Amino acid sequence: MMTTIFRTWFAAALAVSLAAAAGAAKADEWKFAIEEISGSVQDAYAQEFKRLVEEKSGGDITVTVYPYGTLGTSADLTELVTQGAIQFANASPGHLGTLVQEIQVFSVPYLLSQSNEANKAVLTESATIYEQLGKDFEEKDLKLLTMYPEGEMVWTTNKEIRSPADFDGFKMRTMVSPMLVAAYESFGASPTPMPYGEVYGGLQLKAIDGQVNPIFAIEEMKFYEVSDYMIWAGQQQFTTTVVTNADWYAADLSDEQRTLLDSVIAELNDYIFKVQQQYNEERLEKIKKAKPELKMIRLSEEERAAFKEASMEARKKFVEMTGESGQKILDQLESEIQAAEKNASK
Ligand code: 6CS
Repeated sequence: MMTTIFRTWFAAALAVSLAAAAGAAKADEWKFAIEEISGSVQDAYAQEFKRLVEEKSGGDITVTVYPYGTLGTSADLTELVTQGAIQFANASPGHLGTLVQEIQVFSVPYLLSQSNEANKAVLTESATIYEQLGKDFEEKDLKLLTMYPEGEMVWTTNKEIRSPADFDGFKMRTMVSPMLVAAYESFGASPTPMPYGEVYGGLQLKAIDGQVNPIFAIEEMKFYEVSDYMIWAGQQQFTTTVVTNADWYAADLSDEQRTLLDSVIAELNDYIFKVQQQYNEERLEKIKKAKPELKMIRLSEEERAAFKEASMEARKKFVEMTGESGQKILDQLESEIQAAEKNASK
């Protein structure tokens, strides 16, 4: 695992070399780093972003996409955006919690809806996200451009998990946000945060007993190869943000470029929603074919209820971590989700 000192050094060294490259390159090259590999949901987003920006700017702007592994861990990518060394990155709440605490609301179990249409509506339009949480991002020199869902997060494990008691002594890999640690502690597991790139090896070497991710990622990162079970507990949807450098957005872009960027971001909402749905469906079939002996378990409503009840401790921790403003964000989001669910069922 990269140490913090090494990671900080690594990000700083990258910032210097990327800034030097930017100086030599055309001024209007936009760099977009994603937290996933080529062929992923985030890659589909970034590639379509590239296509639209290059087309709409008539070739005046070029976009370079950096897949996971080329510029460091998720935390490194966010740091590179704050330093202005790259212009865009995915910054998923599961990794962003130590920088923007309140975004961890998206790691509170059983908060988002089982209706992904409702989630999509909230993630694209929510005043809580773009006004309130947006301010927390600004404080860290980040502009929150958009949020989108990447699919239901499914457990892959080396044992059958049907109740919080089954998690006793179970080392569950989580992303690094403290709220995820609190979530899996509340479920009765022993959470083990680590970067994405270390998960396959961790499962293979039995340093961890399981991990949790959307289906497309379980397929492309080959986590199913080193797992015996896939378990649907309905606890979480994977969400991500796309961020840019706040000063660059406000001061360096021309009005025309800013309008172009905003229009591309707005245009991509429907596109990425369909892509994630399609990728998750197709990749499940691929997994079934590649490993027919993998056991697939969908927890019953009763079994899910036990995890939901246990997770109330994690909700309390979220409020302890974020105080009154966190409680307000949690309450507002819950009512926005309920309203979106009503609309989605009409
Ligand atoms: O588990 C993770 O760390 C990662 N999972 C996905 C699906 N995207 C990015 C993130 O870093």
